[in-house]
Amino acid sequence: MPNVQFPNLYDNRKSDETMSQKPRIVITRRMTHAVMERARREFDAFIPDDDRMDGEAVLAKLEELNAEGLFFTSGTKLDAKTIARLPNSMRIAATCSVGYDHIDLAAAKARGLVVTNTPDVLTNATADLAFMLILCASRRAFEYERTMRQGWGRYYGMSEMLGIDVSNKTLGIIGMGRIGKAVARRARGFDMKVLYHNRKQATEAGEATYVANLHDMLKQADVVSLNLPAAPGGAPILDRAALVAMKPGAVVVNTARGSLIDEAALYEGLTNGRLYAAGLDVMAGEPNFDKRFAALNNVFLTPHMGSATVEARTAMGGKCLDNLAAVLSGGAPIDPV
Ligand code: 8YV
Repeated sequence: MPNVQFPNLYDNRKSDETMSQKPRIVITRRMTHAVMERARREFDAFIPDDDRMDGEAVLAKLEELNAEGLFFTSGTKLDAKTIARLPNSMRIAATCSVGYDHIDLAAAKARGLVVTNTPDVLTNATADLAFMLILCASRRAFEYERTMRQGWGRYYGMSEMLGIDVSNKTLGIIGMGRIGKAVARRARGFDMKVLYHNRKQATEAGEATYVANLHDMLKQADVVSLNLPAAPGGAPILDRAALVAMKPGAVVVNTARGSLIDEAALYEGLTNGRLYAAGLDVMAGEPNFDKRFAALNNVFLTPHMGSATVEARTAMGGKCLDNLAAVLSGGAPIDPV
């Protein structure tokens, strides 16, 4: 009878040795197949079986594996307290997002932890979703969809259930970075006049017109799109005064962060007739958002899906792995924040 013990022991030891040569990383969410395959190939990677890992579970896994890198999303907060509890082995935190308001950058820097993000590769997907929200909010997509699912059965009259045109209107973009510019490019296809407000005048803004004063822009815009980063704990840029300054009947679209809008004032504007509609992909307090918005016919809602395409998420994952590989092999980060 062959003795199977030795070959087994030998195989186990061999695979342990091979694994220990690869950088040790923890991935907090399942990714597309291509990303997980590459992670398994190039790293000693922990990948969870579901998408429920919370902050404590992440810390425990980093500790258990003596991990050098973390691949995470905005669903995991890296605040100062969490950063203080990271194992000493940790060298890089690669967020699979362009936004980094879930990370205390000062605390990371003080601890010598490299932080990277995933710019560029989600620009088109997010701009597409912003435009989807502009169209869906302006053209009453939620109500039309609901009518169909309830059985339809009667033609609407010629003056019933009308939306408003997007074409030839004025779009006001707040935040003229990569995503803002991509929204502006799409708006040109709809013959929209594009205005933008930014901390400073942007380069390569095409035919979009810079408006230095936010309220001046809001007074002119039929549609307002938020495309700027949020500072952790920062005040909303669309505060009550800004919402009141908006052109009556305007549409508000947010694919950036919920904290950028005063939601109580937005709710009032949407229910007192001052605003025509809103398209919201992000909410303060998400994923447990203010459910009053879900009861409004003039709000089109999506659950933070700006970058949620196979192409964008695969490229984002690839960027995270590129950054982890670069830093854990002693090189410089490709996308430092
Ligand atoms: C992410 C995002 O999908 O990139 C961002 O900042 O908000 C989204 O693309 C989400 O944050 C998960 O990390």
